[in-house]
Formats: sequence, C-alpha cells, structure tokens
Amino acid sequence: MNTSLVSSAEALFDAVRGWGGDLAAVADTTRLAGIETDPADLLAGYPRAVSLGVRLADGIMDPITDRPSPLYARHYQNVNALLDHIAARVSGLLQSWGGRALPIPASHILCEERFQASLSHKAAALQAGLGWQGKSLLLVTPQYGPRVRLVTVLTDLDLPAGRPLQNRCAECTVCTEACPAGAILNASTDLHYATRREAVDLEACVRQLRRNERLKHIPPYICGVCVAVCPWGRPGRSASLETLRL
Ligand code: B12
Repeated sequence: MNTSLVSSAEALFDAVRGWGGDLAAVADTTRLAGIETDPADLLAGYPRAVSLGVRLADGIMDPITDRPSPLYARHYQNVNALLDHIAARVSGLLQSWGGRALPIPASHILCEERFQASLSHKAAALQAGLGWQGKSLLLVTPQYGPRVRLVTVLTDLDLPAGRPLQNRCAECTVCTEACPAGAILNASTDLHYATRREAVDLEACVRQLRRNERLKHIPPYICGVCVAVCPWGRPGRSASLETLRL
C-alpha cells in the first residue's frame, strides 16, 4: 500500500471531522459495478468513492415514534446543507492533491417516478464499510445506527478502500413494526438487497410521505420513523440490543 496515500486518507478524515463530519471511509467503486447511476457512466474514471456521514441529533430523533416533527424537517435540511458543504471542501482538498473530484448532492431526486438520484449514497457507504443495509433499506452504522445522513465524493486518487461490515439486524423487527405505512417487509440480506422492492414497498412508503406533507411545517419526502426507532441508534440501548441478536 502506498504510504503517502494512507496518510492522505488520514489527513482527509481529520479534515472532515474538523468541518463537522462524523463518519468518513473510502469505497472501491469496482464494488459498485452494475449499480444504476445517472448518467450511466458516472463512475468511469473514478476508482474511489469517499463516503461521508453527519450524525443526526438525538434530541430531534428520540421523540419521533409515528410521524415526523417540524424540528426533524428543518434538521434534515440543515444537515443536507452541511453535507454538501463538507463534500465541496473535500473536493477542494482532493483537487489540491492533484486528484479529480465529483461531489454528489446529499439529497437530489432526479426521477420522481423511479425515485432515483445520480448515485446511491447508501451503496457507497455500505461498500466503504461505514455500516450495513438494514431491513429498512437504510445504512445502519455501528456507532449511530441509521441516525446519519450521507454524501459521496468520487475521486481518481487511489485512496485505501474499506470493506463491507457484517449485517447485524438479525431477528430485529422494530422498524418493520413501527413503519406507519407498513412498508418494511422484514426481509434479511447478508450484504445488500438485489432490488429495493425485496425490502420495502416503495409505493406504500411514498404514499405515507405524501400524507406527511399534509402535516404542518412538513415539506416533501420527510418521515424519519425508521431512522428514529432503530435500536442501533437509540442512546443507552446497547444492552437490550443483545436480546435482539440471533
Ligand atoms: C430517492 C430517495 C428516496 C425515495 C426512495 C427511497 C428508496 N428506498 O430508495 C423516497 C422519497 C421514498 C425516500 C424516502 C426516504 N429517504 Co431517501 N433518498 C433518496 C435518494 C435521493 C436517492 C436514493 C436512490 O437513488 N436509490 C437507488 C436505489 C437503487 O439504491 P438504494 O436504495 O441505495 O439500494 C440499493 C443499493 O444500495 C444496492 N447496492 C448496494 N451496494 C451495491 C452494489 C451493487 C453492485 C449493486 C448492483 C447494488 C448495490 O442495494 C440496494 C438494493 O438494490 C437518497 C440520496 C442518495 N443520493 O443516495 C436519499 C436517502 C437514501 N434517503 C434517506 C432517508 C433518511 C430517507 C427517509 C427516512 C426520509 C426522511 N429523511 O425522513 C425515507 C426512508 C425510506 C426507506 N426506508 O427506504 C437517506 C438515508 C440515510 C441512511 N442512514 O441510510 C439518504 C441516503 C439521503 C442522505 N443524504 O442521507 N428516499
């Protein structure tokens, strides 16, 4: 392994923490071969994806049990802005080292029929080893559960890449039972689902998101119940979590 690239990665992760990021890791994009992107050749010339996460505030997430709150809606927007800011700064740093950088927006739905962005941040984070794909389809991290929002910067710098973690949802049904749309199908995966529909009834999820828009101060596509209830994200729940494991 090129030691200067290892120290570059460490310098990058330190910088990310200084800019307000909580999680950072690198994925080898050959692990993403076959994933849908927009444009289709988005990953060409980018052997690495830097995956970055910002933790959501427990004070916002803990009270959410069956519907989003106005505080969550605003936090969602603020954290997206912070992620886009960090991605821009990471891009600047990678370019100052002579690399190419392509930041993907934190939240940018390109197609409202297929509900797809230019690249799945969860797929990059999963392959970088930041967490596993939970039954909710969310990226569940060992540190903060799914209480993280994500962003990705593609680069041609050959930074040392991580490896996926073991899925630790086991027999847990908490998100399945809490989803107000009944959209989570309680299916398991070792690495990732072949299609989203294996895990989530997307139409039911979207119908719920549309219903949420009728609540006061809730803009489109906000829910957060599966994010909030996951035992991996709940503070002080690590002991009782043992009983949820196989
Ligand atoms: C479109 C979108 C939606 C749509 C569709 C949701 C969905 N399940 O895909 C709607 C509007 C319904 C939605 C809802 C929500 N969303 Co949303 N959404 C997005 C967005 C903008 C794009 C997702 C996308 O393109 N998916 C494409 C599909 C194919 O990919 P995928 O779902 O990641 O899953 C596949 C791949 O990961 C694959 N995979 C992994 N590795 C590999 C490797 C290979 C080779 C292959 C082939 C596949 C593969 O496995 C999965 C199955 O195929 C992302 C931001 C982004 N750019 O990623 C946010 C994002 C996924 N949403 C997020 C959140 C939090 C939510 C909500 C909780 C709403 C809210 N914030 O209140 C709900 C949760 C719904 C749920 N349980 O799934 C977060 C997730 C954070 C996390 N911890 O995981 C994201 C990442 C935004 C962010 N910047 O953090 N969302």
